[in-house]
Amino acid sequence: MVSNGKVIIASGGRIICVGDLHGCYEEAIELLDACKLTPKDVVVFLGDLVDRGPENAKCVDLAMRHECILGNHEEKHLQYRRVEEQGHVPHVVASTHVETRNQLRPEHYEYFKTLPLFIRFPEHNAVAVHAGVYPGRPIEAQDPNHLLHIQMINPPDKASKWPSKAPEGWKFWTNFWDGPEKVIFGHSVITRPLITDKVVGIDGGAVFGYELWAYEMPSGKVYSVRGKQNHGQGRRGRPTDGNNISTYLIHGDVGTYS
Ligand SMILES: [Mn+2]
Repeated sequence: MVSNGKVIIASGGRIICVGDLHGCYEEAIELLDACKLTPKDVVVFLGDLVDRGPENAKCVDLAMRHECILGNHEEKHLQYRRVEEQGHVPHVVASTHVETRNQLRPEHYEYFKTLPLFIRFPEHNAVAVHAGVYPGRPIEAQDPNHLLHIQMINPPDKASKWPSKAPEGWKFWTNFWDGPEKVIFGHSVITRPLITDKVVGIDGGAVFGYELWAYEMPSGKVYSVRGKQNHGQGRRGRPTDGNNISTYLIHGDVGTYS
């Protein structure tokens, strides 16, 4: 069995899951302040601490003081690191990755190597992952690529596609997941928190100037702070800022961008 997971019990405190930071340290601090943390509470970041936003290293330092799962952006930086460790020069695919690499220190890469792909919360019959899960298989048996990237699917096809690239009839994975546990995820920027009995989506797109969200258990309450700025280099941003953005409905009236 693939493990790569972790179990957390907050014995008497709250579990507070926080969506993708992408370098938005100021917003993260503001959000944690709003949660009024006590020593019994456990904060879990859902991955994608880095890239696009301004304060990548500070976001990793913050996560190191709490709990966190691996995101596809941390995975990307681990891939660059492995190439370097083999004595080669990595092909860095985005300018924002270069900026992140300038900020990251060796201890950050060592930390990324320790991050689990999922965290279970048995008290709440819930599990946190970065992107989502493929239907009909236990979390422990999921393909790591699904946990890190999954969006639009068409079972039994195992492929996953971006909303803008998915053929007619493909659906966002949340429409298929039937438990047994509730899956809490980030990765896909959505128009409002997606909260059902079986799924909780909380990437509010802070780095694009939208919002940073936290989901609290056991209450089910959502905390929210406004993103300071659109760091998306022309991508996304608030419609009111004159950006031309396409929204795709993915689950009921909840939409995503891209
Ligand atoms: Mn992601």
